[in-house]
Amino acid sequence: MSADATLPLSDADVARYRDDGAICIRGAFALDWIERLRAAVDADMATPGPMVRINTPAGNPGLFFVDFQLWQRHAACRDFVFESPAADIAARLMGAHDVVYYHDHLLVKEPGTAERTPWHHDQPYYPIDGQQIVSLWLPLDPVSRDTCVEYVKGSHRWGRWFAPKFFRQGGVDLQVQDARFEATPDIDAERDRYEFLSWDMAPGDVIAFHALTLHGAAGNRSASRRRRAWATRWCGEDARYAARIGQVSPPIEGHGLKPGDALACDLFPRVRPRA
Ligand SMILES: O=C(O)CCC(=O)C(=O)O
Repeated sequence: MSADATLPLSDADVARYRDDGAICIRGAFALDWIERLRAAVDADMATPGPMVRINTPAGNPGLFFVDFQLWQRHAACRDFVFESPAADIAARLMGAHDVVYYHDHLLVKEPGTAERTPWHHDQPYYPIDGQQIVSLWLPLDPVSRDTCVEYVKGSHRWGRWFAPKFFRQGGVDLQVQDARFEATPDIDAERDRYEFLSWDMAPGDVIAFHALTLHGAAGNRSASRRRRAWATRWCGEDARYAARIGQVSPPIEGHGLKPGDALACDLFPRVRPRA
């Protein structure tokens, strides 16, 4: 795919995404987008969607709030999906001509939240096979490296799939899974074996990461700074609906897809090429 000079991405960035599995793109989105998305996130927290989850046990400090599919309920999120440079960034990184919007995932850690995001990678949670799946993790508040998501450099190329973990009643449970899924290694016990990527980020910066890149994040120990992050997930033409044993996340139903189908449908709209 040829370079598009209007995008905040160089050929070197694309090569680094393919090698490392995660890159930080500085100043990717104008602050108008960030302001509109902040208002949408706060409205969503006041009136959450049907898949909302609270990952902080009652009585614990802070709040780890998770919700999905804001694009279906908030105009700012829908406009971001269809009108912002996000789809073109995703296309360029994936080397895809067509882009389908898969879903979005809101992760808010209010000041004082102790709960971590455990080490995991995303594709085993998704009923999707293929290489062209990229997430754009967009913080809406300034984020320092210690509250940013951390990525294990190059882990999307390990050829390994790790079993999903689900938060349940404040804990983390393993489920019965596809036999090809392994237990996730204890990354923190062997940190000297890996190289990590994480960044200090300003509003407008975004992290793009591959769906097989291992990642995890600390809680938010700040006493005053919120950490609102909105992650959007994008697929290219090699992505196909796939059967999975066990739970998938998010549990989006009603699409009518069968294993092997291309994803584009009302629930997973095609956003590129633009109409
Ligand atoms: O924001 C976080 O703490 C984790 C984000 C994440 O796991 C994801 O976007 O897949």
